[in-house]
Amino acid sequence: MENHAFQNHMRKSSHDKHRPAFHFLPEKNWMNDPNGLIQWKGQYHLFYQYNPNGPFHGTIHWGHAVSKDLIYWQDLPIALTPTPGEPDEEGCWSGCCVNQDGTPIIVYTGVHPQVVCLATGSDDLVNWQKYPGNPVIPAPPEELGGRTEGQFRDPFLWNENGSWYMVIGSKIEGQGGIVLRYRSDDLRQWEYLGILMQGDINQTKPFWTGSIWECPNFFKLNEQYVLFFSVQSEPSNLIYPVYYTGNYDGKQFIPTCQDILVHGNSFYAPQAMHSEDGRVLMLGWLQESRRPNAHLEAGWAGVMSLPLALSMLPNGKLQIEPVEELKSLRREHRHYENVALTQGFPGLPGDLRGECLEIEAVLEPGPLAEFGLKLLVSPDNQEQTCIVYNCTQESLIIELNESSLSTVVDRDMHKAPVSLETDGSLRLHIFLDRSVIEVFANQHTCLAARVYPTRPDSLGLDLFSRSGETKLKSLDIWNMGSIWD
Ligand code: DQQ
Repeated sequence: MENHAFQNHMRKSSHDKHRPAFHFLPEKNWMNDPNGLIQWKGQYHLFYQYNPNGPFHGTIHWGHAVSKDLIYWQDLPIALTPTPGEPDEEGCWSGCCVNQDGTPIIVYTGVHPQVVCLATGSDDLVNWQKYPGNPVIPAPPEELGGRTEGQFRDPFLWNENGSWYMVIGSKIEGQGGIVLRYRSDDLRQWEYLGILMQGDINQTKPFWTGSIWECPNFFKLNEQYVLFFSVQSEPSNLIYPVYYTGNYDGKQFIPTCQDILVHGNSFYAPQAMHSEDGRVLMLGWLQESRRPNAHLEAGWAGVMSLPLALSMLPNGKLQIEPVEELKSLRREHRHYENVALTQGFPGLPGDLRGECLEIEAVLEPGPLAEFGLKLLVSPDNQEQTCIVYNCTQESLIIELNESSLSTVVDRDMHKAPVSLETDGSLRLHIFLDRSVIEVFANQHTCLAARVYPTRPDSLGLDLFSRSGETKLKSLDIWNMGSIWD
């Protein structure tokens, strides 16, 4: 074990077979959105939606953890607690953290009704004082009348030419989600500037954008701008996060490219931050996909995604990659190359097993090939999770129908369009962390899923081919260390 000053010695690896070992989550209870991501005096601070009263969404506080390297986290005291009789008495919902001339400021959603509140932090970001003048924005803009139905949340701020700007999520009844824009000189007095972007609930292509937009983020990346937000369909169906890239002249945002940020029904409400070394980093919430009773039995629910780095591809799409720092968790390594995958492939040599793995595969599919990797396989194949590429459909699929014998887990497949690289190859980068699977394909398409195999021996890993012929050019597999040992 390496000597990490910020390792949390209070925490131990868990015996709960579904509890991730190298993803951040609180010791117990409920967690959802990442909030207030900021690098402060060299350390990364992660705040998150947290219910200290159990593994269910309710009495939402801001949990807090700090890290030197985005990998090992130390728990810090709860940062924000709802105050009875104040505008956040029913919850301190999502928001962000900014540096105002050396003072840390949290701008968050007070509930209920949904309003914008502010808190000032101590220099170590541990103690927070709520602004006595809260709320700083008491209601959605009057211009919109009641058409937002009070949905008004998740402020995200940036500074531009000495002014503070905010985007915030909302909706227009019967029409779709909206992102509103505000401006301020001092973070306390805000001027409404109008709608930055508006969705159409009836438009389904290239993807449906639901009825409310939550957790908007807006920032510059290379010479372009990125707007992302999470799409909800009421009453509370969390769909997926989507992004738009394009041009912004300080007033209007003209998107030129759009896509789903992470596919599957697990990754939601991401937040981005600029790091001191010039990267744009992003974390998202990985929801559970088993019944609430299972959360109560486990005592925890919700996991943070791996830290991801965003960059702009020449075609305007986002490149999304796990951060380099994760390499520090690599342990035993196995390497294979030049293996022909055809139907009846007998399997890779060696006893390949593991529930905490990083896998990098480079494959060259032939015409009409369908092939993939299977994870968490029981010896008799009763349980297995397949990651399949289908050349005809140009799709990558995580098949969950055999992932668990349990009847209380979701087993719908997750599918994303993925075309091969110009040289005909498919590059898969996969992280398996017990119940978490994150897949990065050709560096621009991500899928995430949650899996809950029941059998203790559902640990196998192999490759397979269903049709055609595929060349496995290389395969690297690492066992991953735990961040809690
Ligand atoms: N989660 C928060 C809201 C946000 C939603 C409440 C997104 O502020 O809109 O916990 O998951």
